[in-house]
Amino acid sequence: MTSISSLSGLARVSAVALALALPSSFTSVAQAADWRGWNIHVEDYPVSHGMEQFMAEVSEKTEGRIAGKVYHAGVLGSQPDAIEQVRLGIINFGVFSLGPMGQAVPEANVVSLPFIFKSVDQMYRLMDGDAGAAIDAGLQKKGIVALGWYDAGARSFYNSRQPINTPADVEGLKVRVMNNDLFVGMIESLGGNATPMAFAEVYQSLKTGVVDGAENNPPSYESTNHYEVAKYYSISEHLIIPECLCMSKKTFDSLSEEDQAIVLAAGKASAELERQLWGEREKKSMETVLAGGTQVNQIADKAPFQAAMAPVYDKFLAENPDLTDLVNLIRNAD
Ligand code: BDP
Repeated sequence: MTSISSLSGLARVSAVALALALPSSFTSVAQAADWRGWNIHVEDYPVSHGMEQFMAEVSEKTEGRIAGKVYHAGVLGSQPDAIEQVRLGIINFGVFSLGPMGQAVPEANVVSLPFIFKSVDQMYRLMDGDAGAAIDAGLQKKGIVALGWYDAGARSFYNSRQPINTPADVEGLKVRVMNNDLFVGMIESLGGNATPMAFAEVYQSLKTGVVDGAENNPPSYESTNHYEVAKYYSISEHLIIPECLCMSKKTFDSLSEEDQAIVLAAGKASAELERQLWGEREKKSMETVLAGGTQVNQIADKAPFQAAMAPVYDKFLAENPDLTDLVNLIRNAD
């Protein structure tokens, strides 16, 4: 290694000047937070625009005390891994579905119970009230702060074989699910074969027949091009799962009160933007998939699907007796 005393002339003078300048510049570099945001979606997607606005507002309002970048399209890794990294403070924030979150945070699992919400509107009412508060508390215990609930609509089944109208149509189908045992139980209760798989792998798996189908909301079905390889979209709306703009509690706790307030306000504003964009994108996505040849059918009678979920609820309540009140709070709400 070169030491300053071994240098001569001008080089030595500038090296000394640099060394003298270092302590203060090092301090300011260390103090300016440089956040990384994890996002699974492509850049032009409601979630992505919400996250970009969040980061921009935080940087602007903190006058550069906090800078950062949103990494789209899952380049920072799969969702279950990213959740762990946010908990550890290695990734500072991300938008997560409460679906995969349930493996780490039991309270979050309650909203992954099939058909637990009656509508997206009801979901928001409950998430803005006691149910949301209970889930929030569960997240905090696991090192995550919820800054806002993002819209992800309702998930329906799609596959490459046939329209689904009754549970019998799911029998024998290989269906990809998000990483959570509840979703495996959900598909098995309908007689299908469930395959938990990372989001990024689904397109290829549908194309090559590793799976016959999957389930998602219209914007994700469209933005991933799954509609090109699985042409039957059957509106079941079996899952209405909120998404969370989630911050690492480690990162949040390291902020001054002033910056925490800025972050909370920016989170709330970004959720408002995302929810508005969501409605627009849902319509556009439906138009795109229909123009691309998707055959969409509305499942007229959802009752047999709902009835088939009884074992999923029974198992969940037997394994999580302490969550019975929260399940009932949502299940019995108007
Ligand atoms: C999308 C969610 C995303 C999930 C994905 C999936 O926004 O967080 O990773 O579904 O099915 O709707 O994996």
